[in-house]
Amino acid sequence: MKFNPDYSTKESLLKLYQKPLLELVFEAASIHRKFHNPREVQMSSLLSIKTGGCPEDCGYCPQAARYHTDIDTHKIMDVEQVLEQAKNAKANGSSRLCMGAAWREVRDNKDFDKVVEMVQGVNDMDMEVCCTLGMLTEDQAKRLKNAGLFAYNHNLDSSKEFYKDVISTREYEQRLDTIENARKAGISVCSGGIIGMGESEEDRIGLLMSYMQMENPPESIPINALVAVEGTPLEDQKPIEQWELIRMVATTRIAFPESVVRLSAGRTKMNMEAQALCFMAGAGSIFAGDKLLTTPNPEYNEDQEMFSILGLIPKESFADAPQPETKPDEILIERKQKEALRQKELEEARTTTDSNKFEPRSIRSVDSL
Ligand code: SAM
Ligand code: DTB
Ligand code: SF4
Repeated sequence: MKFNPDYSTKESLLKLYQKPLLELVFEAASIHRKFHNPREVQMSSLLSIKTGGCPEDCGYCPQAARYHTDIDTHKIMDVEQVLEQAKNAKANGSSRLCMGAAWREVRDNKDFDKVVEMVQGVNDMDMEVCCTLGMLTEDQAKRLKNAGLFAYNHNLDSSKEFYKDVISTREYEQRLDTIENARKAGISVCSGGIIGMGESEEDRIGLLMSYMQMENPPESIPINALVAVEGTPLEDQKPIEQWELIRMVATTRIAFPESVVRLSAGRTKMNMEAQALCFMAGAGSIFAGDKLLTTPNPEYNEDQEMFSILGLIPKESFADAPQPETKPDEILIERKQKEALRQKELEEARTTTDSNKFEPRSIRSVDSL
């Protein structure tokens, strides 16, 4: 069941969202049990492989260059550093790694070559690899798939109507195209939204309706609560009530019974009881580790304690779909061959220069004989 036929209209979904809270949670919990193991919650790790300096104007985002926020910006990380972090994340129980870059779109350059290498390396560690890199062409998506990418995250963020109030540098349609490109390449789709940006309940339902209109809705739907960051246009946005996040998780669960609903940004503002209701209502994943991309997340030990108290078990990787194969990347191979050749030429040039330099000395030594 790709989506729930009982709630395929905007009116029926809104009515569901507004149901008495415990009735809603009960209905969501009942559906969740039919399609998922309710004790399993995936621990995923986030890693910002390129931070800040983004040309886009997403009103919620501390990484947009035009806003004055207090974040540590950096260029793309080294592959070795990323693999080291992935190893640590795995050792701490994460079965999925999501690598994020503050890009408007992917470009076919050396930075993208590095991402391909990162994907290959993390997939070879038997972790689910997810990337969120901005807009993507079908060819770029195919390259990532070939490298072993499991999922691509590209959020619609809100309803089509409200989206324009938050972002002006990218069209909603362009987001749909990127999702479609990932799909065409055979990559699992992760796409969701943010609540608490000043949108109405209708807009929250509008986001879900956008997924309902897709031939294949996302396999993974992250639900974020806005992290209001100083310096962004949404810095003064009033925090949402915990109940609203529970309602959104529950409604998403009922609307898309097979998808994994991910309780994403915003957990630092929730107590354990509210998070427990989210798991009851079908949240199947959290981000683990004390940092999201640039903002704080609950401490590792706090989450461990929560898992223990609630009797939750970390979900293994590839429980929902087979692991993609890591295949050789032609562009990387060619680049490495060229680099090796250049190194060899440099070495030869150095040896020639050295022997030239040494010539007078050898003459001297002959002289001395
Ligand atoms: N630059 C790429 C893009 O936007 O497609 C990928 C990285 S971007 C940071 C990934 C997602 O993080 C956004 O689509 C948004 O849903 C979420 N996000 C960013 N800032 C947030 C915030 N302050 N609170 C909650 N979610 C946020
Ligand atoms: C998603 O939906 N939420 C994550 C992940 N996908 C990439 C990102 C949350 C970012 C929160 C703000 C920050 O830390 O910069
Ligand atoms: Fe850039 Fe992504 Fe942030 Fe938008 S959400 S400003 S595209 S990093």
